[in-house]
Amino acid sequence: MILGLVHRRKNRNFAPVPQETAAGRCHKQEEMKLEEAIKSRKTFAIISHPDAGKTTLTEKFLLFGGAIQTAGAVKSNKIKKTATSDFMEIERQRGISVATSVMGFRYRDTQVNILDTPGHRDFAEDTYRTLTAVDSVILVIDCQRGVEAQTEKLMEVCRMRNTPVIIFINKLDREGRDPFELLDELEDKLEIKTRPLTWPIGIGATFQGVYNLHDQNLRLFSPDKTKISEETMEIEDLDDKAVNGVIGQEAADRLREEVEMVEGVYDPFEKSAYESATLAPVFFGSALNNFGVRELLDAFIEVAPIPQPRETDVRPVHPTEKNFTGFVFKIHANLDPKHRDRIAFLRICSGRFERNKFYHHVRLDKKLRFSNPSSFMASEKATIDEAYPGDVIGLYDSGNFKIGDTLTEGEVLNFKGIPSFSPEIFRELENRDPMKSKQLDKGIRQLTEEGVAQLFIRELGQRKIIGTVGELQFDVIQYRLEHEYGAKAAFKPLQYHKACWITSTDKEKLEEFLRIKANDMVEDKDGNPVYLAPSEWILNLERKNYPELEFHFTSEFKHETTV
Ligand SMILES: Nc1nc2c(ncn2[C@@H]2O[C@H](COP(=O)(O)OP(=O)(O)OP(=O)(O)O)[C@@H](O)[C@H]2O)c(=O)[nH]1
Ligand SMILES: [Mg+2]
Repeated sequence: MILGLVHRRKNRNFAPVPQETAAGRCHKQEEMKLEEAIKSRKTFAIISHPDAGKTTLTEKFLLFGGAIQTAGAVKSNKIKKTATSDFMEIERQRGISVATSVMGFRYRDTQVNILDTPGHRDFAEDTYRTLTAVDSVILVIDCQRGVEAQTEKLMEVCRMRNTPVIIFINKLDREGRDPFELLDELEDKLEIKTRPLTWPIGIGATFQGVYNLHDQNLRLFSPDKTKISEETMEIEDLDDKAVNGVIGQEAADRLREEVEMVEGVYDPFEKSAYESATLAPVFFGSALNNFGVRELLDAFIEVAPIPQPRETDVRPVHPTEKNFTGFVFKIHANLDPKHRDRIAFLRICSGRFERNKFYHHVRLDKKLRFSNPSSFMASEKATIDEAYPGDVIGLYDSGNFKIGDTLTEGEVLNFKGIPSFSPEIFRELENRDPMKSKQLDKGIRQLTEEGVAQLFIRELGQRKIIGTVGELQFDVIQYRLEHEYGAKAAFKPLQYHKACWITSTDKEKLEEFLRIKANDMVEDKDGNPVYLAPSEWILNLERKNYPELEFHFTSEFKHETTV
């Protein structure tokens, strides 16, 4: 106590008036630069049931962002695509997205990072993981089909994380359901309040455009799949007679009536309710015809959250923290068919990422640096020197990364909430071209390391068994093995119910189990023993028979989060 006093007095006498040092100034500048970068970034995922129009909408966003000049209509080869979100050959052929693609563009001083997810439930693992890497979502609904089972599941995950949601009701150029009915269904099934911010004028054959409830203007519909529609009509008041002249008396009367109802039924839009994920603003349009997309994008830029703090096993990490942190949420081999690389997709959570700087790989306790980190502006990969929170960057990986890995500047922490999955469908891999067994071996290892399928090896005969969550994954693997590795494979169905990673403190019991169950035992790629349970009934029986053993249903049982 006394020492402290003396010390302070001494300081008062001799210490110079505190001045800002050069280092301090530099530090302040860095801090401000970081804050600026964070404020100007928005990272979001487009999600929905299959075929609702996510990839189409993504392309139109890129068009607005000037990232591409003409958007090729999805599944049409008439226009040569200059940028596309469905980059894998198999996606183009089948017209479905099988994996998330990441793209960025600038719009009105904002760096927008879009993650276009696959809608099919067989690829939902990828979508669920992507949801950990974004700060908000745009949910696309097909006006004919309304809310589907997969939409409900995706919303459940968003609700769990309190992710803010904007809804886009798409395909208004086709006959669809009544907008009020759709909104009721959204509220009911998705358990979220809605607030329309635009309103459709007619639907299908009678579709004439959208009325912007916020700016009070009309945007008139002229089908155009490739260019941006600029035709808007500013009006002071919906009662303005000029509206009748433009859209016709009947449509105008109906619009007036409906808008009055909307304003009467729905509370005014509140940004805070959207931010806390209790209210979803709703937009109507047609992604294919590039209609209602600008209203959506403008509102998104205005209200969507900037990069948010994220939870770790130690403490929450705030984006403005000086030290860099980030985590890997996706791995993809052969992203570019010309360069056979494996890319780890990293979401930056805090600080500034720099090229060639050493970072700490927490799981491996290893220092790594990256000389060619890339950004994904449109579908072009470009090497970057630095990146900021909210950005998703691609790191060339020679096998160091697994999904969920955290990078820091030295601190030991792990980002939480990246789900792992329990495989449900099992097939044995068969080689159909003995000359290509090396390629098949390499291919299956690399593809399963991406985390969408798991590889198990049966000791007897070294046979390979693949486990996935969805049937279609096998088609994708087969296709990619052939086109990316030149190997021909087939899959033989196996009747298994679940894969169980077995651990125990009782070594004897564990060994007994492994011996007795030898026929159903396999190893995962790290050599851990895995029991393939033939049925639910047998699994329950074994769990009762062996209370000393623990049965885990995902390979990540040490930090398990299942969806
Ligand atoms: N009529 C009409 N068709 C549309 C519209 N938007 C998209 N489509 C069509 O709907 C189909 C599916 O579009 P995508 O954008 O591939 O849908 P997606 O949601 O990305 O599909 P997945 O990623 O496979 O789940 C394509 O044939 C599009 O051309 C629209 O506004 N009107
Ligand atoms: Mg798609």
